[in-house]
Amino acid sequence: MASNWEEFYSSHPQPANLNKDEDLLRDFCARHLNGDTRVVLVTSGGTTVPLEHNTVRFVDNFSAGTRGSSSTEYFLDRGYAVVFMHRVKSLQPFSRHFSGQKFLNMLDLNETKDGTSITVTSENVPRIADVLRKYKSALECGKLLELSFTTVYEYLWLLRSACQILAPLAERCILYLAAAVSDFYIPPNEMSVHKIASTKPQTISLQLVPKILAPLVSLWVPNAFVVSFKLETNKDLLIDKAREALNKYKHKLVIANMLQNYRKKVTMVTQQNSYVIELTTEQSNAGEEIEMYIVKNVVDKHEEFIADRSGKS
Ligand code: 9Z3
Repeated sequence: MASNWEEFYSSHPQPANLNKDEDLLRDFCARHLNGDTRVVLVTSGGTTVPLEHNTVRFVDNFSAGTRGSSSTEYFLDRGYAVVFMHRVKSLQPFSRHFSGQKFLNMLDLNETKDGTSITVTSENVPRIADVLRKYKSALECGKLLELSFTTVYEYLWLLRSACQILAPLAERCILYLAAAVSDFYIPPNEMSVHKIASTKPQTISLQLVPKILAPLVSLWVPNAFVVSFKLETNKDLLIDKAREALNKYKHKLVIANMLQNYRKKVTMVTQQNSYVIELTTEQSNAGEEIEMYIVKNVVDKHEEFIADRSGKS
């Protein structure tokens, strides 16, 4: 009998641009396969669950993509090559520093009778230069590949392809699953083709999305260092749920966080122990990001994992 996840893939056609993304992934992987560059696949942002095939309405979630996009920058700082798999229009590494009005506020408009010019305000030059330098270097070294998804279906197809293509990197590869993926969906045969008419109240029935960590850990990237995130709103459940996931899927690390304070505090849960990473008020006020500390911890653990594996081989 086909498992839930096999059934899921067989009942959802593959997204139109998947082949193109797979080609980009193969090029990226080939570039880093011979050598010792470490590679991380970062997933980021929320997924949508369409209510109609011709989608006007969808179920969404709060994720802005801050965790994934900032972590990507810190992984690049540490020499990793990154596949950044993100929700369309969510935050992206580097450009996130200039999103919204932030960018406009960094510019001066100079209008004279000889013409108009736009300059970066002098106090912003060092900051922009720093971001731009890192961005250009990541691209020039071929260390950043950005791929996108919108729906939970696109996410699951792309994730499977990415895992299968990155699998030959074995223990050199980290999976850092920070995207907030919907747990519920509407099967295509139960979905309205056209916009649901607003003539009467609707009851929508949502099915459970298969737990994709199961095949991911055991079949797709069995030798990679897999890190998942666990989000809760009830603190009494958080650590138990994280441990439950570790026991069930047998991967390496769950980073547990609460909706109420996830920008400032996470708990790292491993098979052996758990410990908190928390920004102090001074660190927050100084503009530090918790992802810098999370990534440092993950990289250290990845190092131990590789050393442990090579000791055994
Ligand atoms: C997270 O917990 C991420 O840290 C956030 C980041 C979504 C809170 P933002 O994008 O938010 O910075 O706004 N991701 C949750 C991943 C998730 O849903 N995991 C599944 C679960 O908890 C298992 S893989 O059941």
